[in-house]
Amino acid sequence: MKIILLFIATLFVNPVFAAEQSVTLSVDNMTCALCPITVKKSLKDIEGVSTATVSLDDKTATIVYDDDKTNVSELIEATTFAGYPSRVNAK
Ligand SMILES: [Cu+2]
Repeated sequence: MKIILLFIATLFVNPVFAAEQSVTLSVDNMTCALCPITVKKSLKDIEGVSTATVSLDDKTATIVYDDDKTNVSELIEATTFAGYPSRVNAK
């Protein structure tokens, strides 16, 4: 259901539809306890990101963001630039 809503929100690029969105990314290269901290920081530095929850065990990052200020591509870019390439988690 969330995916459908996200899809609809993407179709209508209209400030009225702008709202908090959440996405889970699969993150590569996280090998130790410090990695999730680096990934989290790279995400939290983006304007519009309210929370970033990074799991070393699952190799994922779940981000809540304002789609008026940022988007999934920017989130992916940020972790990738920090050394941790990521992609939208299909699960
Ligand atoms: Cu590490």
